[in-house]
Amino acid sequence: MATLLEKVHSPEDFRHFSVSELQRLARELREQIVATTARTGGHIGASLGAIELILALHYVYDTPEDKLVFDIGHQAYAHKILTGRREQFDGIRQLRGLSGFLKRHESPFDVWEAGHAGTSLSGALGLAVARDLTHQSYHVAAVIGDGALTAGMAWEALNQLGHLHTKMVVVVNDNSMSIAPNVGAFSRYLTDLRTAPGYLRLKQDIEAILDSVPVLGGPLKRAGEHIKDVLHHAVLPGNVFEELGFKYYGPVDGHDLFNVISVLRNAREYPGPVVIHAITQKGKGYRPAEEMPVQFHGPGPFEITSGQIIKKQEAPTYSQVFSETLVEIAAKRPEVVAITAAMPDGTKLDYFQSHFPDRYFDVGIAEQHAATFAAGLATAGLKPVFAVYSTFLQRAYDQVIHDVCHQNLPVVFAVDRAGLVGGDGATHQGIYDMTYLRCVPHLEIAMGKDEGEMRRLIYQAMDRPNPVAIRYPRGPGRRVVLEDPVDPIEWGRAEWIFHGRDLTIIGIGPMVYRAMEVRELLSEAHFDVGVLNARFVKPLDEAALREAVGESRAIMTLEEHAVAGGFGSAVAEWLANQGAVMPLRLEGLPDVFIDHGPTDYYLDMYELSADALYRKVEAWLHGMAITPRS
Ligand SMILES: Cc1ncc(C[n+]2csc(CCOP(=O)(O)OP(=O)(O)O)c2C)c(N)n1
Repeated sequence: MATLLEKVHSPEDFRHFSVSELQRLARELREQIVATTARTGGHIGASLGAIELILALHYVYDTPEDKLVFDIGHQAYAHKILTGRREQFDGIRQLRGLSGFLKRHESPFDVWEAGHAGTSLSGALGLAVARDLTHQSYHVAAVIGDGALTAGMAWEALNQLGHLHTKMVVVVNDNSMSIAPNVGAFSRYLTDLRTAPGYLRLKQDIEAILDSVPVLGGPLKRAGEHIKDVLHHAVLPGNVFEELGFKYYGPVDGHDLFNVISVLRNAREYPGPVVIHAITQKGKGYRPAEEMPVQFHGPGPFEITSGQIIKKQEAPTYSQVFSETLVEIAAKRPEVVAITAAMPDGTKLDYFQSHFPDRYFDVGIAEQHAATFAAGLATAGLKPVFAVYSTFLQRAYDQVIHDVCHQNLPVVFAVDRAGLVGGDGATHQGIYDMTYLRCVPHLEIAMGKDEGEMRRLIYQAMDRPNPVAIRYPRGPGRRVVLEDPVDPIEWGRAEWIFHGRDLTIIGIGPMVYRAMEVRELLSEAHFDVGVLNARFVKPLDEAALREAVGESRAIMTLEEHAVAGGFGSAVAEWLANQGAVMPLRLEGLPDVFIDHGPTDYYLDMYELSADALYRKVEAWLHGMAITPRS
C-alpha cells in the first residue's frame, strides 16, 4: 500500500490533510527516520521528538513564503523529508548526500543554516525586521530547544525581540534534555512552568475571567487590553517570557497535533512576539531512544529491534584517554577542576564527574561563560580545565583573549575534535583553532602525535603558569602504550624522528605519522628525508627549526588544519624573520568550508594522502634540482 508520505513532495501536499491523516504521516516519518538512521547514524532523538512540531508548523504556515528557522538544525529530519528530500534522505550525513543540518543550497525551505546552538532567534529576528523594513508580510517562526536556550546568544536575541516587539513566533521545544539532561536555573524554571498544574489552572481561570470582560473597539479596546494585561500581571506570578514582553502560550503537549495546530494558528495572528512552550519527548516513538536519550542523541548505526548501537572494536578514543588522565591528575591535585559546555558525554568528562562531582561543572551551552568562569576560578588559585571541541571554542574567542590570556591565567583548554570530524561537516570541523589561537599572547599551544603524547602534554600543562591549549583529534587513538608514570616532555621541545639532508617534513599531531609514510615512499625513491614532530605550535622549537634549516635543503610542514594562519604559517613567519632563503612548502587544508563525509576522503581530495603527498613532493624536489641520491 502506498504510504501517505509518498504523496508528499512539499508541505502544500498535506495542508488539506485531516488531523488523523497528519498523525499517520507522523508515524510514517518516524518509521523512515528510524530505518534510515539505523544505517547511517545521526541525530535521531531530537528529530523524533520534533516531528509533530514540524508537521504543525508547515501545516499552519505557508512555507517557504513564511520563514521557519531551526536552531542547530539537527532536529529537522522530518522537515527535510517533507520538503522534497524524501528520496535523498537515505544518504543523510553520507558523502555527497544530504547534510545532517539545514543547508540553504539544499532547499528553499532551509532559510537558515546552523550547526552551533543558539543562533536561531537572532537569525529569525533579522528576517522579521527585514520583512518590516521592506514592507513584506511573511510570517517568521523559530524553533529552539531548551538546551539551546542556555546559550547567551539566545537571550541577547530575546532581549532585543522583547524590546522591538517585532511580530515573530518562538517555539520552545522543551524536552528537558540538551545532549545530556539539561542543567541550570533556567532549565529548572522551565520544568517548574511545565509541572505546576496549580499555576496553569490559575492562569487559565484568570484568563477566562479576563476574556469574559467585554471591551469595545478602537482606543477603548486597547485600553481594555492594557487593563487586562495589568490585572493579569497583578494576579499571576510572573512568567519570565511575559515579563520580557512576549505573549506566552503553554505549556502545550508538543506531540498533540490538534493542540499544537490551534495554538500556532492563534500565535501566528498575534501582532507582537510570542513564545509557545511545547513539551516534547526526545526519541518519541522509538523505545530505545526514549529510554536512552543520551546515547540516542547522535548515535552511529544501530540494530532497530534491540536498539543496540553497533560499536566497532576500536582503540580508546583521545577523549577517553584525556578524561582518564585528568582523573589521575585530579586524584593528586585537589586544585584541578573540570568544565564542560553541555558536552559531558562527547568530551568524556562524565567520567571525571563520576569521580569528582564537586569539581565538575556543566555550564550549559555556554562556551563564552565557561572560558570566563575558568578565568575566575584560576584567579583564586584553582586549576581549571575546560574541555571543549575546537569548533565550539570559536564561540569563546573574546573570552579566551580578554578574560583568560590578557590576565595570563593558568587555564587549560583541552581542545577536542581538533581536525576533520566526518559526518557533522562544515560547521563542526576543528580546523581553524591554531589560526585563531596562535596570535594570542601568553597562550601556549601543543598537540601530541598520538594519545600517549597527548597524555604527557596534559600532565605537563598542569604545571604551566600561563594559559595552555592542548589539541587532540576526534576518534580512536593509535593504541600506543600509555606510560605510567609519564615521562615528561621538555616543554617547548620538538621530537626528531629522522634527520634528512634533502627534505625535513615537520608534522603536527597525528599528521606526524603521515609524514613518516611520505618519508618511507621518498626514501624508496632515494631521497634523504627527515621527520620532525613539532609538538608545539607555540612556542615553536626554534633550536630544532634551526637544525632543520642547517641540515636540509627544503622544509615541508604538514597539518590537518587550514593552511591559512595554521602551524605551517607559524614556521613560515619564523623562517622569514631569520632571513633564511629556504624552499618551504605548507601542506594542509585549503581555504574552503569542508562538508560532511569520511575524513580520509577529504584528506585524499586535498592531496594529503601519503601517495598524493609523495607525488607532489617528488615533483617539487625535482623542480628545485634536488634529485635522488644514487
Ligand atoms: C555552540 C554549541 N555548543 C555545543 C553544541 C553541541 N550540541 C549539539 S545539540 C546539543 C543539545 C541541544 O539541546 P536542545 O537545544 O535542547 O535540542 P534537543 O537536541 O534537545 O532537541 C548540543 C549541546 C552545539 N551544537 N553548539
